[in-house]
Amino acid sequence: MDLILILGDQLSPGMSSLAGRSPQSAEVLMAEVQAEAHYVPHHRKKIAFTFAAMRQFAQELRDAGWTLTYKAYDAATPCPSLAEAVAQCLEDGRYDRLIVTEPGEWRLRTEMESWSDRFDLPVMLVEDTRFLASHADFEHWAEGRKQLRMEYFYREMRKRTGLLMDGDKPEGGKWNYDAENRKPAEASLLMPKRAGFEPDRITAEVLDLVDRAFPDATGTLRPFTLAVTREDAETARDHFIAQALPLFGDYQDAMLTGEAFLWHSLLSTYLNAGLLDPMDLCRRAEAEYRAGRAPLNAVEGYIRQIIGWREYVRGIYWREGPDYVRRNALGATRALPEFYWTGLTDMRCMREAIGQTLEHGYAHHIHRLMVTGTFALLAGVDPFELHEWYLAVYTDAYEWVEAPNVIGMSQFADGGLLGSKPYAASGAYIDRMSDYCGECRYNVKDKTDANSCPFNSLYWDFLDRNQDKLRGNPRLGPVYRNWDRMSEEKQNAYRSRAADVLAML
Ligand code: FAD
Ligand code: DLZ
Ligand code: SF4
Repeated sequence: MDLILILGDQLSPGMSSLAGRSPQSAEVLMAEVQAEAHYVPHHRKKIAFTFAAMRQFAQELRDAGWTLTYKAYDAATPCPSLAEAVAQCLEDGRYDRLIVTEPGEWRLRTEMESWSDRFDLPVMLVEDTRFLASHADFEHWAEGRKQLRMEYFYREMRKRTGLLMDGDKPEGGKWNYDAENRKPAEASLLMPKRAGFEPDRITAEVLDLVDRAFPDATGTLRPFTLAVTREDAETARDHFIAQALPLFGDYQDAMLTGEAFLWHSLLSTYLNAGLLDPMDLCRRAEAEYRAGRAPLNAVEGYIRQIIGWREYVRGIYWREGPDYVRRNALGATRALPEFYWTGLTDMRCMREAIGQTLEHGYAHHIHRLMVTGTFALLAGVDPFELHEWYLAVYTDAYEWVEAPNVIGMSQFADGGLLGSKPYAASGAYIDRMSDYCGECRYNVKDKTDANSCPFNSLYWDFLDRNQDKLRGNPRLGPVYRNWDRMSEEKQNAYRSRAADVLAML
């Protein structure tokens, strides 16, 4: 008899560990364990989502005839780890083999590679087939290339999937319509309504458990309106496609006070846990374009995020190896400011981005990249500490997707593998894309005085501090020429204001 271990982000009936096996020849183990709940200080909503969705999936498997051992979290004596859960299950000697779909983090993968010796039984670690590009596909694409740019990977994926193709040409004549996707939003716009789900009995029990067993966890637990079943996740999907997809492109980069979601899909949590299928989502989005219900800039932009960015960052994560999360090309060592955990700061953009993160376990891409990410980059925060923060606070966070976005895209800590230049920006970017600055205690137009926007002085101080590593970057040439043209007095004023800002942290 085989034992199939299913992890908390492997909640798809088509998992490769289940494929080709039957309830006659295999049984399933799922376990809520201390190590997974605690390896970073997870958001309460992330723990609750994971446990509730696991319990629902366990029921789905039972209904399909599987025999299942389910270890629910015992607040007094929780099962310590997945390895311990497996060990307990193997005790009676009924199983001849353990089968697991590869996990989404090196941390667990490396551990599982030693399980065969540890348990003295064959362990099959099978590839996760929920992704469109296999490890071999990505290696094949990457081999021999000097630079691994997402745009070229994405074009290959478009050709391979046939999504938005017109014969062998891209639909509409261009591969990428991003230039049309940078509109700021206004409060007068009618926002799409979001689908929310009342907790059922199973979820309500999990919420009580999280209250009792995780008193020190991060963020707010209630109201809890996430989907935890496949059916509800599909309702959320249909809701996004009908209500928000048509304007997804236009306002993809916009930020607006009190509006955490705008026209974003809010589906990453369900995709990453296995409640939704990426290719199905893309086909549905394409169908909206073909039916004339959503414009090309929106649908192309959406599909690019999924078959482009999502697949590409995963490829990078596995290709670069377990030490990727420890890279620190700019040698940044500052401790993560405490306000990342509380949202208590006078910087309105940071308060908004962190506040909604703590409330929802969600922030959209530009908040993650250009607000919390850019601030940490400019302030020289240790990328590993920041990585642990992102991994903890978002309900969609697993290392395979979080680490390349944080270490690579946002912090340039991999030295430019993912991006050709750091996402450094002054307050002007946030002012252009949001309505935050008008009400901020700091003045975005002021550069160096005591009320000046901290992003402004930190921006130049960052470039100054990192000259030896960044001056040679061709994309930063014009920026350094501007710095060089400044008087020494002005440069010193920037340095001095930046020192004051950093001292306040
Ligand atoms: P939408 O804006 O609706 O985008 C559509 C989908 O595209 C998303 O659901 C997601 O599946 C995919 N996607 C978009 N951008 C990316 C990207 N850069 N990388 C991978 N997939 C992408 N995404 C995660 O899923 N988990 C993370 O832990 C995570 N951490 C991030 C950390 C930083 C610093 C940055 C800059 C980005 C991070 N992202 C992460 C990517 C992106 O911000 C989220 O996928 C997105 O905000 C999720 O919200 P949504 O579903 O509303 O996305
Ligand atoms: C995120 C998470 C949490 C909070 N708890 C569990 C758990 O108790 N049991 C489990 O199997 N998985 C959990 N997960 C998801 C895992 O951390 C995830 O499978 C790994 O990080 C690999 O991606
Ligand atoms: Fe953020 Fe600066 Fe604007 Fe304040 S002024 S909201 S700190 S960008």
